[in-house]
Amino acid sequence: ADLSCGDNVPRTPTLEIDGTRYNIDDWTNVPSSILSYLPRKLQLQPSHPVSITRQVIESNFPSPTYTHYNDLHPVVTVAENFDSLGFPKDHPGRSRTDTYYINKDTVLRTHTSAHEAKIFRDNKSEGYTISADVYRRDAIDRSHYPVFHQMEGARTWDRRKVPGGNIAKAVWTDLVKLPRHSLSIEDPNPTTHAERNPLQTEHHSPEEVEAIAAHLKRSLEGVVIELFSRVQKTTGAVGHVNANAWEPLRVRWIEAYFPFTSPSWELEVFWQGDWLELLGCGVTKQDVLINAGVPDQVGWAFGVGLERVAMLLFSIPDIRLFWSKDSRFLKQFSNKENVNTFVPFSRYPECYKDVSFWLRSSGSSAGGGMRSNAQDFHENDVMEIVRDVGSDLIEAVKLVDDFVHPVSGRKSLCYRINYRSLERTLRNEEVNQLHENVRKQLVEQLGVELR
Ligand code: FA5
Ligand code: MG
Repeated sequence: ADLSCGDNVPRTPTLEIDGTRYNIDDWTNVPSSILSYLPRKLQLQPSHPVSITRQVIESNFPSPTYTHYNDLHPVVTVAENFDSLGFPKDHPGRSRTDTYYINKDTVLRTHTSAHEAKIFRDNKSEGYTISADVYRRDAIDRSHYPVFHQMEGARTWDRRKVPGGNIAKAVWTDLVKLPRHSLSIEDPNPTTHAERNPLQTEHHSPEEVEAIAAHLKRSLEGVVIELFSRVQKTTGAVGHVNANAWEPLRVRWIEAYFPFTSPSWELEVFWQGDWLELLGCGVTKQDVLINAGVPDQVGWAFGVGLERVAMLLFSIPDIRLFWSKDSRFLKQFSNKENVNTFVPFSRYPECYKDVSFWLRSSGSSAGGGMRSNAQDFHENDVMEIVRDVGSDLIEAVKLVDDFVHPVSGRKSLCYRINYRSLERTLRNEEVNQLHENVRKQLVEQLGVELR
């Protein structure tokens, strides 16, 4: 403990981010490579596809009804990111394998919902959107990156402003002012299950929930149709180009679960032969609003992945491209009225290499603190190490083999690492050197035994 000064007394180690010092502790797991993304703010870069997508969606949520927040700082408290939203203490999202911790009480936001409580409390307008970078420890492939962008949106109605305190009529009045559309939604009203998605009957009447849900769905259907109507058309229909063929837009709703909305849904679009989730949403849990000091407000919220939408809209094949500073990428996006299909510059050759290693058997005390004990091992640690060594030269990392030795009981894993640059051909020696370094870091940081 730091009793009475003296310059040689060890102080609590700290980490400086944007001029603020944070104590670091056993929870700290954010590497400096991740912190280097904080200044990029793609949502604010003119003519960047993330920013164009943000602006098209924002135009569906006009001011003054909605206030748009686009520059909120990504360092938030655990209370903001999880507690204020009712995440249970044992929710997996809180774990160090999934979330970047600055210290025990401070994280890089994992979603834009981290700001809901504060903005509900400020109560500046009936609605808002928040567009921001979010951070998650996750797999590596062409649609996952540890930093991506979300837009949060929310709308509330104030009971004190309507006769009798029932907001249902006010919500329907606002709904009929929304633009109509003629797209037939494939599952407009999926059944929700009361055990996990209750109607919050202690706070809302069923008519209120019905009205809020209808307003929410109509608003978001409008967004998707607006987005796809920007795609250059070859026919009069709304849709997109997939593998050079025109695909008409197909949309459906499915039931979902979030700790801070009930009932909850996800909106999916049909893309490349499968349903793809674009956003999550629901009727805001009244506890979130009560705890934010606005118990008379009732309403909805959603969160959409901006890269997810932009990849579809512009036909961008790899999520790493969003971070490219290559003008062959950036110069293609200038016109936000009509969205153009991204013309991929030539794909450079890929090179894959495998790495195999043994985990320590569970209960082994060797290598104290090492995360290679079978029970402590988490794949995201491998992902992080590979990403740290190879940064954007890594296209994908995939588990290709996994077995337990019949005699020793030890577990062996084999990961395949795809090396490919988006901008040039990699030299052999370069890839060999990267791979050698990955092997070395796996041993040093995880304590695995290479095979
Ligand atoms: C959330 O983050 C909730 N905060 C959304 C929400 C807000 C629900 C308000 C209800 C009310 P989820 O983890 O599913 O939920 O992420 C939301 C969207 O972000 C996804 O639908 C997807 O479009 C995008 N997304 C999630 N993970 C990734 C990823 N690894 N890469 C790219 N986009 C992602
Ligand atoms: Mg989801």
